[in-house]
Amino acid sequence: MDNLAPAITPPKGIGDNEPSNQEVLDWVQEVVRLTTPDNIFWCDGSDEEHAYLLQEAQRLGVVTKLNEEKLPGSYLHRSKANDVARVEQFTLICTPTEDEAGPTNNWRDPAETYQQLNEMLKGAMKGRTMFVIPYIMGPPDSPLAKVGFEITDSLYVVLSMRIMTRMGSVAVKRLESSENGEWNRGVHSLLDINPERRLICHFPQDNAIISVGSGYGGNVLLSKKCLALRIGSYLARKQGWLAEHMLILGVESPEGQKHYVAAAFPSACGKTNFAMMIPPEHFNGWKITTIGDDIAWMQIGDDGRLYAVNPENGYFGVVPGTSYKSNPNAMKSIQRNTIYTNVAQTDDGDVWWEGKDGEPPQHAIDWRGNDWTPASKEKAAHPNSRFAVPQWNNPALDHDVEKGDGVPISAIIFGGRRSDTMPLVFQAFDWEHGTYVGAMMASEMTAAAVGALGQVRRDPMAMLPFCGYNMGEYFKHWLKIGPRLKNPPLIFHVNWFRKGGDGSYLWPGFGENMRVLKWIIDRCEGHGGAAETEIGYIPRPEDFDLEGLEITRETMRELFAIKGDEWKKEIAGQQEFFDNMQRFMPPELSAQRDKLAARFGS
Ligand code: OXD
Ligand code: MN
Repeated sequence: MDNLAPAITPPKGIGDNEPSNQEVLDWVQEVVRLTTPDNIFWCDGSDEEHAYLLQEAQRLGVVTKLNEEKLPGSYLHRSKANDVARVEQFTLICTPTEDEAGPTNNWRDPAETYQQLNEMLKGAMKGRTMFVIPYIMGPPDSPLAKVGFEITDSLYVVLSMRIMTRMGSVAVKRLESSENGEWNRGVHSLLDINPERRLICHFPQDNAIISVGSGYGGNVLLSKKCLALRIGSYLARKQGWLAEHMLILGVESPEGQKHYVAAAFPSACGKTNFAMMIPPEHFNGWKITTIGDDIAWMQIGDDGRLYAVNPENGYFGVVPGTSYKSNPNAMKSIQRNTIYTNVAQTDDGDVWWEGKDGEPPQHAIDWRGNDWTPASKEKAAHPNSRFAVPQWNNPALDHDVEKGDGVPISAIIFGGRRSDTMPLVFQAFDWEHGTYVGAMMASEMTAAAVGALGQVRRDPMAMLPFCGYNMGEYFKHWLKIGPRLKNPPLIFHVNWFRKGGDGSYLWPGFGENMRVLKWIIDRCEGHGGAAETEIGYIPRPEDFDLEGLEITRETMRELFAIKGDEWKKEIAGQQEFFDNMQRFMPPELSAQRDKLAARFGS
């Protein structure tokens, strides 16, 4: 199975829906002159178009149809083995000065980079079809909604963008009626899918993205990480809102009291699971609903609260570990109209991955296309294999997911994957301290990006790979938003991943995380108790509902332990981050660091 499909020749009425916007037409012609495709396919998002593209994608081996009875409307795609995750080292922020990109980004000069990309793109689409995909991020009637156009030579990208965004004529209409005429220019070419010729480039000042040499979702679905986060965060600072790597969920009590919560965890740390969580039996009558599982765009409402929308239209989730135990709502969602990437295929056209319910098949074709049996040393599915599924499949989808003004956020949660140091949950003292807690977030690395698995790295607000400008300026933007909120969300930090002396996880996680969420909601409602500690407020045993859960007092003590030696190490790690950020760190955060160190007696 390969991504590099030759040109297709659609019948009349398909792929010829050219928009009338002259700026768009001029830009497309410019890219045509450079890349010299055999033809242009203008996507309108219609069902006829979709059916035709699916048929062509199968014919050309870009996707394989899965068992129609078991997984109706679902397909498997296999990427090249060298192209399975985001490539942060080749992700560039191209701003006029290096300071604008800041010390945490890979900066490149825009003129030089355009020139290099132009060289790479010269004739790159010869023999291929160029697809032009108009799309909207955000509910179409939201003041935050953004229009983008992605040019691509990948059928897989077109099929995936139809799931992940509101794609087609709806975007062209939105642009026609927009007051500011703002739209994002995205160019993607697979080239020859060569890691040596792989670059994901952002030009925030031009509202432009150029991605070459990869077919992996996070690098090529330009709506997602590139527009909604990197360019999005740049626009958000300019325009006074927030673009964040956060899930958004609703939590409703049996009495009908509803709160919304936004949570930032790094890639592959359970955002999708948390956003779709089913509370344990003891929380009978409590309901969790999903607004989004990866990205939140948030603006200040007239009432001085923070309001969030999910800019996406689908979920691009990590597959391994997904089961009816870990995430029943995700499992129900991915039974139809799903594109699976890099999972294993069973002999009856079903899919398999490590951690799926039931016994492994006796034989399957693994993610690389090789024979696989339970005795194989290789994994059946790649650790970063993914599903792309429309959010509309989610049985727990929130009723207000399309609300243009967004939903009011009562709490913001930061969290990382930490074996030690970080307690199960704590609450920051206030917005400024909460900004510090988010800024100092750290996590053990996962397979979502190419890099050293398991190594702890600072990942401020889970935005390290996604902030499209200087991280110091980003912190300042956060510090400015707080005082503008009459009713700011409370800020918390969680860690589901603390381990005991024997190396096993102390907290059961998944649905049981409802217990943590309940304390957070109690705090938001002003009736949850807490003890004040050096790092913030933590629940006392009497404040935390453990009924129905078998867990020892000793384990709970360990989960909430604040150990001086671990925190001294943590503060030293935070200092390293400050050193790396040089002069860009806002003084308010330096003061927060000094206060934290002083509370630990140094
Ligand atoms: C993602 C990621 O795909 O963060 O959401 O890598
Ligand atoms: Mn993500």
